[in-house]
Parts: sequence; structure tokens; C-alpha cells
Amino acid sequence: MAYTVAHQTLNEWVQEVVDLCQPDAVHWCDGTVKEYDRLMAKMVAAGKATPLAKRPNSFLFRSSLSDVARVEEHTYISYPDQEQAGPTNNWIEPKRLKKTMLDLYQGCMRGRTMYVIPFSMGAVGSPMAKIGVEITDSAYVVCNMHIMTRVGTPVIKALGTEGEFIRCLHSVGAPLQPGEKDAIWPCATMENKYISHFPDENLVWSYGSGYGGNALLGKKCLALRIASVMARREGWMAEHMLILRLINPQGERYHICGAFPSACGKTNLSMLLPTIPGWRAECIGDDIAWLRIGPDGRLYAINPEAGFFGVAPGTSNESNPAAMGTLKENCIFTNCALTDNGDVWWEKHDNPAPAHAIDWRGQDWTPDSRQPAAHPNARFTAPAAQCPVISPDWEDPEGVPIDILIFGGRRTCVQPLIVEALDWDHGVFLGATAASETTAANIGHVGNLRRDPFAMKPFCGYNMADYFAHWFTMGDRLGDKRPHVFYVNWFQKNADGKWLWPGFGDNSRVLKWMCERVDGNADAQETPIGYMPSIDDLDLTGLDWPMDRIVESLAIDVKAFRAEIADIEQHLAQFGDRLPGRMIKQLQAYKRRLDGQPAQTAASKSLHTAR
Ligand code: GTP
Ligand code: SPV
Ligand code: MN
Repeated sequence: MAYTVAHQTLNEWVQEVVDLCQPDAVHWCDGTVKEYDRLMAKMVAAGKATPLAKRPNSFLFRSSLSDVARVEEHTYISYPDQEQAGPTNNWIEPKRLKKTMLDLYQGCMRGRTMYVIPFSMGAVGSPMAKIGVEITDSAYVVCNMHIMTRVGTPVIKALGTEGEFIRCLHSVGAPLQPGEKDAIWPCATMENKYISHFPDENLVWSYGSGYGGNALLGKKCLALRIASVMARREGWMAEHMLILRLINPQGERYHICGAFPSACGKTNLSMLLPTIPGWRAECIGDDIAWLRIGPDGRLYAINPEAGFFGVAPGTSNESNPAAMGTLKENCIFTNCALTDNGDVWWEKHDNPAPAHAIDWRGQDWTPDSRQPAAHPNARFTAPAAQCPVISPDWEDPEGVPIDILIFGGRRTCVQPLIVEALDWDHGVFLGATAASETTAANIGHVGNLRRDPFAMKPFCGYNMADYFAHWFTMGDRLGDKRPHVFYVNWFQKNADGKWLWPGFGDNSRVLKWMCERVDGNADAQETPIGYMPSIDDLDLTGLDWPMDRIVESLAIDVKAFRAEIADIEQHLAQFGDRLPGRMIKQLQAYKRRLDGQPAQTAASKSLHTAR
């Protein structure tokens, strides 16, 4: 091999992969701008990337039509014993899965360069950071990893001669015959896509897809699926959460983590511009939080990532100006539309629909076209440091102390705007039973209601029942330093299909109430589903929005909640004996609370005051 490092085990693994995948060349990534520029220039020359005249150093990619999102149906958590993966994960026995995949990997990089990407999740040297090495045959993956993680020589230095690293092997699964012209977006057929995790070996094997979480293995594969297993072993947590700092007019800071399923508002909330006068917010992370108990006994969070891989459609100066500010330069866009003047466009962009564009499929598009110009899961890859509201402390190796944990999801009805958990165990119950309508972030039907515990259904690397138990244990360890737990739903609609709540920057009004609850300064009413504000408890100063809709957003229909009990019971029953007894206690208490209520009740009508 042309190049080796001082780390013998790493060299040996790289050699093993060379022998297996048989690339034409091997490139060790140093993480420099020069490397990024050279790879991007090569992809432009090959017709895979389009430079954007309107945005400095930014490029548009179009994926193959079938490779547009994560593939949960083809994602595996592989332990010798299926019980360890649990009922919410796809499972194939490791020996069998490896045999299938080794056959696919055999010679799969022929005609291609193999890149070795040493990367750090978390600032290099942070006590919370973990090092991974991704081997891939995709230059697109290398450039995205440059933005999303810390890549290259500093990581190799941190690894030294025997540092621990997580092996992440990736191939697009499209070997080239001699002289064969490469596809614009090479990938394998759907039935040959495998996103596999072997948690016992700290090992990820991904084959056949070049898109997002399937291919940028530091993100969901390492920082959630593998990390969740390490976290339980080592006594911390790896969560699908944004991290946000909120500052009140007195300069007091509150740190908030929020877990919502994919495409349910994490990036938006993390970059929130509060509409309440005097309040400010800073973004620390938009997708993943690693949390551990600090020396003072509080819960501290770091963002293990270095960039944002965000949903483009819906992003605008109206909904998320900070994201728009982040996207001015040095970005990668995937599956957005291309305008005739050399810019990207997507549905609900501030700019009106262009008279003509090239859509994400590479076809001519006009406003009369029946298909969207950008794919609903079109994404931007942007450096976090470019975000206008990034916190000065976003890379603090010790993290920030968390006051508030929020769960939530996308539900058109039933779930009100905001609920506070009665206590930690009730909060764990709310997280465990969270439900949300499915989105385009995964390939499959959009809009189905499904239980997505802690927004981790697609990302938990072990039996979800044990994960619930881990949450209870963390609460016990935190004791009176436990963050307050809340559940939000920004997505209710009325009978006319209109949003009940304005959302986006106005979500600060809900966050303010949470901060006041933490400080013991806000009223709440105890309802069967938790503590809730009345409309008078929310700061609605300057809000131009129909009051009747806000009242509706805070109403609860006890009958509708009762009607979901059977579904919750079925959801929890899938875990059998492994389900913690404390969860069953929560379910029983919840049923008792609902039974003691009249069928219809509104939070705005005081039940009784919690404080
Ligand atoms: P992943 O990157 O897939 O994990 O998604 P995410 O949770 O970061 O979701 P994101 O913030 O990208 O939001 C997804 C979609 O929800 C976008 O179309 C947003 O415009 C929309 N959205 C976000 N916040 C709100 C809100 O407060 N109200 C409404 N109505 N829509 C919102
Ligand atoms: C998600 O689906 O939750 C994402 C996008 O953040 S991906 O990186 O593709 O997983
Ligand atoms: Mn996500």
C-alpha cells in the first residue's frame, strides 16, 4: 500500500478491506480544504456535481431516483441473539448477514478509489468524543464527512498507535468494468441495500446506498446506533436530539434538548429566533446529543457533529432565517431543484417558483408540473460554524448543562401543543409512547401514525425495553438534578386544515413557559396527561394569530386519549417481560387518571392548579 499510519490495527483493517473490495487506488483523507476542492473538482468534471453560480463554493448533486432517503426496512441490528436487538429492529444473525454482505463486498470497489476517512464525533480531544474510521468508495461521502465531522490528520494524531476506533465500512455497491462509464449517482438495487450494525464489535457495514444516514456513517450509524449501545455500557446517553441555549432578558441561560422524529422540526427549533421581545437563542446542535452526568451531578450535552444535514423544502427566511444564513456558501445540496441562473430552489422557498428549473430528477420543471421540483427529503449539508446563531460554546468539550428535555412528534390531532410530565417516570412514559406521522426522511409511506419512542425507533442499537430501563436509571442517578420533561406538538390542524399554532419563532412562547416552570414561576393545571398551561400562562405579546385556534391547540379530548390506550398497550406489550415494571406502573396510573375524567375537557378551563 502507498501509505500507512502508525496505528497497526488500522493499517491491517485497511489492508483487509483492500483485499476484499479490490479498489483501483487507496486515498487516506487528510481533511484539508485542498483535498475537498480536488475531490469536488473531479466530481464536477465527471458531471456528478453542479457548481452553483449564485453560491460561492457550493454544489448540487442529484441522487438516483431510488436512493433518496434512509432505508429502515434494510437496516439491521445484528447480535447473535435476536432478543438483544429487540422487537423494534430488523435482525439477521451476524454470521449469515456477514456472509451475504461479504459476497456483495467482494470486488465491489473495482474501478474506483477507496477513501479512508479518520473522523472524530465531538471536538478532537473532548472527553466525550469518539473516533471512527469510515472506508468508502464515494467521493461525495468524503466531502459530506468533511462538513459533518472532524476529519483527517488531527484525528490520526489523536488515535496514536493504539487508540480505539469504530470501524465503518461503506460502498455504494457499483463496481465498474474496465472502460465502463460511471453513473451520475452509483448505487445498488433496493434488495441489495444493507445498513448493518454489529454492536458487539463496534462495527458498521453499509452497502448499496450513497444517501445521508445510509452512507455518512458517523451520523445515525455511529453517533446513534453504535453510540447508544456504548452509552448504556458506559453510563451516558446518545439521543436523537437538538441542543439549544435560550437566554431571557435578564441574561439567564436555559439549555434545552429536544427529541423529535426525522423531519419533525429539530433543525428549525435549534435555530429558533424568538419572537418574544428580549429573548435570544443560540444553536448548539440540530440532530444528535450525547449526554452524560457531569461532576456537579447535572446532565451535560455535547453535539458530536460539525455540520447540519438538514431538510431543504420548507426552509425559508420566514420559517428559519438562521438556516438560510448558514446556506450562503460552502454547502452541498442534494436533490434540490436547479434554477436557470445557477441557484437552488425548493418548495416553500422565499423566492417564488421559477418559471423554469431542472427538478431533482434532472428533468425540465415549470410551476405547472405536477411533481415537486425538489424531493421532499432534499437536503443541505452545511458547516455548523457558519450558522448566524451558533453558540460561542457549541464546541465546548465539557458540553452544556441541560435544564429541559422535550419530546414531541408530528400529529394532526389529539396531542395538544404542550404538556409537562408529572415527574421523571411520567416523562419516560411520555417518551416511550411518543407517536408521530411518518415523513419522507425514510423510504416508505408518508403520514402513517406510528409509535416512535424517544424519536429513536430507527436509531436504537439494542432492545428498546432495555433502553427504557436505561432512562429510568439515568433519572435515579440524576436525582433532584433531573431536567424537567415536556411533550410538544407544533403540528395540529383544525377541521379546515389550518395550523392551530404558528410554530417556528413563536415556539419561543412555549419554551418561555417551560423556563418559568423550571424556575417555579408559572402556573399550570394538572390534567390526566400532565401539567398544562392555560392560554393566560403563555406569553402571546405581539402575536397576530386567531385566539380560537390557540385555545383549540391547548384543548384535550379525553375520549380520544382513552381510545389510544389499546394501541399504547399493544406497543408496550411487544417488549414482553423485558418491559420495566416502572413503565407498567406508569401505564396503570395513566389509565386511572383518564378514567377519573369527564369525556371532554379543555385545559383552559381550570381543573386544578398544580402549584
Ligand atoms: P431530520 O433532519 O430528518 O432529523 O429532521 P428535523 O427534525 O431536523 O426537522 P426539520 O427542522 O428539518 O423540519 C422538517 C419540516 O417540518 C420542515 O418542512 C419544516 O418547515 C417543518 N417544521 C419545522 N418546525 C415547524 C413548526 O414549528 N411548525 C410547522 N408547522 N412546521 C414546522
Ligand atoms: C434523519 O432522517 O433523522 C436525518 C437524516 O437526520 S439522515 O442523515 O439521512 O438520517
Ligand atoms: Mn435526524
